[in-house]
Amino acid sequence: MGRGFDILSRKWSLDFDALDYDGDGLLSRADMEGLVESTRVAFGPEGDPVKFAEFRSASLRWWDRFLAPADGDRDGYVTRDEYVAAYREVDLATMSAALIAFVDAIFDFVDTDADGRIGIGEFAALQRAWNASREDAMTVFESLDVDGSGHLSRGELHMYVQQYYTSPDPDALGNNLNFRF
Ligand SMILES: [Ca+2]
Ligand SMILES: [Ca+2]
Ligand SMILES: [Ca+2]
Repeated sequence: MGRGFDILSRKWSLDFDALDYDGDGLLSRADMEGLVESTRVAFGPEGDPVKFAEFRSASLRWWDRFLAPADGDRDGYVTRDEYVAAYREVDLATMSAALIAFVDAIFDFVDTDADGRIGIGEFAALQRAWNASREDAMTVFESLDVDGSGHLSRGELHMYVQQYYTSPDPDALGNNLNFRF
């Protein structure tokens, strides 16, 4: 196990914290449902109900396909060790292809003004739903918006998400997606 795996394991572990919505140190389908509901609330009337339904089903599909199987001892909860171990074993190319479909469902819901880009306000609302402070959300956004356009494109987000989950590079910009990094 090389240093690259250390960085990936650290990112997956931070991802675990982001997904543990109720903060009990375990992941369950209820955490995913809590995050989805929190996202709906964060966007309020701006959120499109049809896109929300797609985002919700993509989230639960993600849980059922990639997270539930990580529950090695089948007790209904995924521990941090189970979570990181599952990422170590999964085929990262297959996983990241499925992840992009999930990211697209998030993108479509979060892009409330439907201009095909994520603006800083849209990004901050999403981060708020995921328990980041406004300052953390701004720091993350500014680090990712390298050309300072005030927007993230779908392609940029795909690249950052793939870097976050699959790149062992400690300096990959996508590492900043999780404000805890
Ligand atoms: Ca939990
Ligand atoms: Ca378990
Ligand atoms: Ca937008």
